[in-house]
Order: sequence, then C-alpha cells, then structure tokens
Amino acid sequence: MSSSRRLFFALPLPDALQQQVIRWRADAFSSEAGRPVAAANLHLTLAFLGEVSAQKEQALARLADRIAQPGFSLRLDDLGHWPRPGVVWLGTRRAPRGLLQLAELLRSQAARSGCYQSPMPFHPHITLLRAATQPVAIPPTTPGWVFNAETFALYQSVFENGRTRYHQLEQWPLAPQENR
Ligand code: 3AM
Repeated sequence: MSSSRRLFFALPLPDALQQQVIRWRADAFSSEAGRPVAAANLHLTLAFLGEVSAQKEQALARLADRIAQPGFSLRLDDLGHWPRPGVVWLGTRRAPRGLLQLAELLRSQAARSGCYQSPMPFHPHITLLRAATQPVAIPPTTPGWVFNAETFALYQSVFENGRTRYHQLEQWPLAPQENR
C-alpha cells in the first residue's frame, strides 16, 4: 500500500466565520446552484501539493516551521462562478501582500520539492459550492466580512463514504499583524 497522501496548505476559517458564511450562503444561493461545502471544510487554499510521500510531507512540514510571515486581514468582498470546475467562490477584490507572499513561499517550496504547481495565477478563494456547472445567479454584493488570518495549516484530503473530508494535520501560527 502506498503511504502517500493527498495534501494541500490552506488558511483555515475561524469557527465564527464558518458559521456566518454558511448561514448567509443558505439564503444567497438556491439549493439547485450546487453542492454546499461542509462548514468544517471551508478553507482558502494556498498551495496544492497533490499525492505526497511521507518523506516529502515531512520535508515540507519542516520548511513550513521556518516561515515567519506576519498575519493579515482580507475583506471577503468578491464572489464568482467558475463553470468548468463547477465552483462558486468567495474571495477578495484586494488580496493583501501578506497573503500573496505566504502563498508564493509555500508554492515555491512545493515546486522545489517536486510538487507540480499549476501555471495559472494564484486566485485566492474560498470554495462555497461544488458541482455548480449550470449558470448560477450570483448575488451582487457580499456581506464583506473581514477574515483575520492568524494561522495556516497542512490538510489531507480524504475521500471516504462518497464524501471528501479535509483533515488538518498540522497548523502554524503567523506572526502578529503589521500595521494594525
Ligand atoms: O477548494 P479549493 O478550490 O480552494 O480545488 C481543490 C481544492 O481547492 C484544489 O486543492 C484544494 C483541496 O482539494 N486542487 C485539487 N486538485 C488540484 C490540482 N490538480 C487543486 N489545485 C490545483 N491543482
């Protein structure tokens, strides 16, 4: 049996924000629009790693130990629909520099460790609905919550009993925010 696991780095959503998002989402989208992502699975992906061996996982986690990036805040004021992957997402019109730097660092460490990185530009987003392949009515505005990112985490994606679940394997603090 292979010991590799399907992994990614992401920002976890604080519990209170998870709850706000799912309450708002229930009103904002019709039930036919797509399959809602479970509250506990809401996250903002920083770097997708793919199938990773135990040895490479350890190496990437030890590199993450040395990251000393400051935390940052982002306003969740953008919404969109990508019909091809069938994703409805919540994002930001102005990605803070700290977010872009953290993603770039994790992606370049992943690439140097041999994890294929998509050439598509990084578009920070929180997936709200999946299997949204038909046209979706996107609300014109979002509640514009502010997401204070204070940690980032390594997740394993597990497909079991017909459902994908994300298990948080390890979490790292971001340094106190600058300019607050
Ligand atoms: O929920 P989001 O969209 O942020 O889309 C997958 C999900 O991100 C993404 O990794 C996250 C956890 O599964 N993902 C899956 N396969 C991918 C790939 N081949 C991928 N991202 C880039 N390349």
